[in-house]
Amino acid sequence: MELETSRAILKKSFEDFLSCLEADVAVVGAGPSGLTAAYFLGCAGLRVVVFERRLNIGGGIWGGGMMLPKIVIEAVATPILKELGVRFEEVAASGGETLYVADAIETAACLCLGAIRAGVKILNGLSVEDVVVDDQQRVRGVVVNWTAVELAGLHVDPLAFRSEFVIDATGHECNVCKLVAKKVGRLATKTGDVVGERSMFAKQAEQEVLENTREIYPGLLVTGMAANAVAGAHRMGAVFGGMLLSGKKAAEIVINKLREGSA
Ligand code: 48H
Repeated sequence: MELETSRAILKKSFEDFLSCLEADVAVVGAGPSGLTAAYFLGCAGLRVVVFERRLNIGGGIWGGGMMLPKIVIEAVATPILKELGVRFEEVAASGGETLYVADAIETAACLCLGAIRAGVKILNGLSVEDVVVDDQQRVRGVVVNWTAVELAGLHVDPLAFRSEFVIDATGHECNVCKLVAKKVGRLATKTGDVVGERSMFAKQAEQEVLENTREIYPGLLVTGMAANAVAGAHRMGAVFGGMLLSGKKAAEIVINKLREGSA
């Protein structure tokens, strides 16, 4: 049984890796914004691969607010929860807006399952350490290594995966934008670089995250908390409606660009 187990895992994993080598979209980070983007892209029939540095999927959702596993969502984002089968209940009203609470673990699990069922391939334990560029310096994919290699400090060269678009969904760290600003070219921000996140102002941050979801460099989109961190916008705490709506918006931008043939 030992050999059969090894053979099955090796064969199926390499098949998965080979099927991801050329994708329409590479999403970096499997938090709420990345998984939502991947879900809607997958529903549109696109080839989508999500690279996640950690072994677990869900990013910051798991911890809810201060490790209490509940998250808050505004009414406007509840259709996404409904579509994914996440249960939620009304808890409060704030500034004319109804707020709902959902279980953090249920939300992470439903997002993950929703993306997988939409045909998205999620590769975990892998860190994106660089991007691939073409002769116009447009982003054309990601450069990936095992997170374990990074943690062990080993000198191991990475492998490249090609995609028409890359989405930076790495949360507060905005890792892909940081490396593009450092190694490739100016970002579409007021400084041309990562501006850095501002203090908590939930209502404003939730609007900003949608405004800041965009193509930040040719071939590179930014979504979720990364969108606010790059643009110098606020944080919102454990309110997750903006993350879901931002992921959906990133998917819509990519879908439109691919339809227009502007990849
Ligand atoms: C592969 C990587 C890499 C890399 C990081 O932090 P996330 O949950 O991100 P979002 O934007 O979807 O959601 C943000 C939300 O969780 C949050 O933190 C909020 C709402 N905060 C508000 C506040 O005030 O604090 O997920 C990002 C994911 C994580 O799973 C990382 O491990 C992963 O990206 N990641 N994956 N390669 N280089 N860097």
